[in-house]
Amino acid sequence: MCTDCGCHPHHPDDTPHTGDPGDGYASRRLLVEAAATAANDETARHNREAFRRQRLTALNLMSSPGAGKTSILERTIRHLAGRRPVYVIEGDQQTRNDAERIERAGATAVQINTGSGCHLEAGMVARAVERLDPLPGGLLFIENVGNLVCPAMFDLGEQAKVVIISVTEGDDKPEKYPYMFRAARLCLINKTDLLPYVDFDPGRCRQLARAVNPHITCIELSARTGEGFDAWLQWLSGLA
Ligand SMILES: Nc1nc2c(ncn2[C@@H]2O[C@H](COP(=O)(O)OP(=O)(O)OP(=O)(O)O)[C@@H](O)[C@H]2O)c(=O)[nH]1
Ligand SMILES: [Mg+2]
Repeated sequence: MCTDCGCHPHHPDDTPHTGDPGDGYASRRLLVEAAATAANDETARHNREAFRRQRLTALNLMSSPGAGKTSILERTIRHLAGRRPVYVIEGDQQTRNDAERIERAGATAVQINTGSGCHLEAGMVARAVERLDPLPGGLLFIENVGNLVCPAMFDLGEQAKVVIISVTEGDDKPEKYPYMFRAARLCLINKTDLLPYVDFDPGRCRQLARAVNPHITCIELSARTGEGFDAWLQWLSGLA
């Protein structure tokens, strides 16, 4: 559990924390965590049902800070202009910077500021979607707070989770942060234009990602040059 924000684990194979200071503290804490997780899951189910009714394809984009979530979205939005309505929910602790970038790229955005929180929850997404009032058949991107740990634990009602890793982070990340890579259906390996300058082996990264999640698809791309975007856009069109 994240002690900063009180994230509640969402993995049945998690070992509960030990170190009960006495008086049943640990077991009470587990009960509170279970109730919070159940409440989030219930709201996520409502979101998923609402997305299905609205024919909205919702994707939850997650990465460590700065891996390129917003940059990938900006290029994607420009590509999809006139073809499909695109909506973005931006999650950051502070600022409207990313929502403003998305609006400049041509999509409708709602910014959520989580304050000290390190992830989005289903209720935040439900309220943001009300404000977006999306058209049927649209594409909804949820850019989660930059963090390779906690966002993986929360169902938002999305159709799929997408993890983004950039080549400056090291190719061992799937091994170190397995929950994130296990939860994701797609892994985007971004900033491939920087490959000549860093020690990052995309083959090893793919291999480690598949070791924790044999079903994961990996696509290498660069939000800067557009290299690899055809494969990403093809994957997107295959979802709807
Ligand atoms: N060279 C290179 N730089 C990139 C690429 N994609 C993003 N960047 C740069 O990486 C930095 C972070 O990009 P963002 O798109 O803001 O990353 P983010 O994941 O949205 O960041 P947070 O929302 O703060 O977590 C910016 O300076 C981008 O210009 C890429 O493909 N190649
Ligand atoms: Mg961003």
